[in-house]
Amino acid sequence: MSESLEPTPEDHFTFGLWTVGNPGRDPFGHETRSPLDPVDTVHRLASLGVYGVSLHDNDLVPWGTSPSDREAILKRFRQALDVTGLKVPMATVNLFSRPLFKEGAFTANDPVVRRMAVAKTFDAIDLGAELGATTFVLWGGREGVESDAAKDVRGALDRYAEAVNLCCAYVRDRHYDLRFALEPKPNEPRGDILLPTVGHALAFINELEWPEMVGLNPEFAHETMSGLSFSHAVAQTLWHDKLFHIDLNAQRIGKFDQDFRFGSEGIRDAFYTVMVLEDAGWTGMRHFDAHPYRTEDYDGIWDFALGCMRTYLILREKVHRFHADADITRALETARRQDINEPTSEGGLGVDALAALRNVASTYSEDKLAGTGYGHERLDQLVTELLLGSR
Ligand code: GCO
Ligand code: MN
Ligand code: MN
Repeated sequence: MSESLEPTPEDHFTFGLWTVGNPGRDPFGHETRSPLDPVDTVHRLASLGVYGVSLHDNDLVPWGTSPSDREAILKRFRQALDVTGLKVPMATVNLFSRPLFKEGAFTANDPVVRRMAVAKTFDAIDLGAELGATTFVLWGGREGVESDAAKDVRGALDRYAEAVNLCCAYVRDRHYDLRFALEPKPNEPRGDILLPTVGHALAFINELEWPEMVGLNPEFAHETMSGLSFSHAVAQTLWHDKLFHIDLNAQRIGKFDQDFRFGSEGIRDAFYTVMVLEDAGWTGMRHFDAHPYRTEDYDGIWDFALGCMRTYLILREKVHRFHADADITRALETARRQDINEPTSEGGLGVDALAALRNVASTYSEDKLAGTGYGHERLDQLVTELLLGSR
């Protein structure tokens, strides 16, 4: 059962302009690659079987562009989209590069900065809507602090919620078909960033004016930086019906924000992430927010992009093999994986059911339960052998 490893638009793979276009700058060194022309990027991605491209406002329309130049840029870009059939499913706003946002954007202490951040986001929403985006990602890279004394975190969360509410109000007023996806990250570039994990962001959404308009864009690297399980984060986001988008890449725990090619680190976590998405029948975009190593030239960029997609497809095939493998199926029975679907209380939540539960629990034998093995060693080794290609 060998599945095709050739990406096609049906696979819903997308890349940000800023990902393949990353020039290889790092905190210690200058760019190693020249900027890519967004139009060339669209053509190149389309030829690789990619479904769509995402962008920050300033990836396409540089800061300070005049309205007439903006139109010219958009016209050229739209032509490339039309010719190739590539879509723009997601747009976002850059609220982190300009020095003006150094103390924060939506949560800057200075209300003037906050108003500029919200207005810039309105413009980016217009741009996204013009290009047909239905998801708008909000990544608050500068929403945080190094010196805790300087930031009233509860006040900052009030302003964060206010800004997201303003963005929702704007979308409603314009009748755009657009939902927001918050992207949690624990640190980098700030010492500590607000809404650091998926859990924080999910709880935050409940406090918003229109929670149904806001979901998440979890990222592999970001949860991993916190030492958390990314596949669990994705599963819980799905459970809340809040998986609006996803950023796939690779990251080792305890390292700087690496943004490596999907699957290049943490292959087991990548496998379980693909499993969660595929088993859920999730139809969203498989978006790669990663960048090529600094060592790469132009050709290396496309090796990187193809690598992200091929690894996803290989892991998807492994997921199918996992479900078809008779030994694994038996091991899953021993682990009693399916039994999680049986309700704990047979009779629901009524008082009779509570009494019945207590009654039946008193008949069980602790010794028998304590002596039962679940076969996780065997199961886990089978997964290892599947991933290593020995089965
Ligand atoms: C990062 C983030 C960004 C965001 C992007 C979309 O670590 O820099 O992942 O790449 O995803 O800005 O808003
Ligand atoms: Mn990131
Ligand atoms: Mn990201």
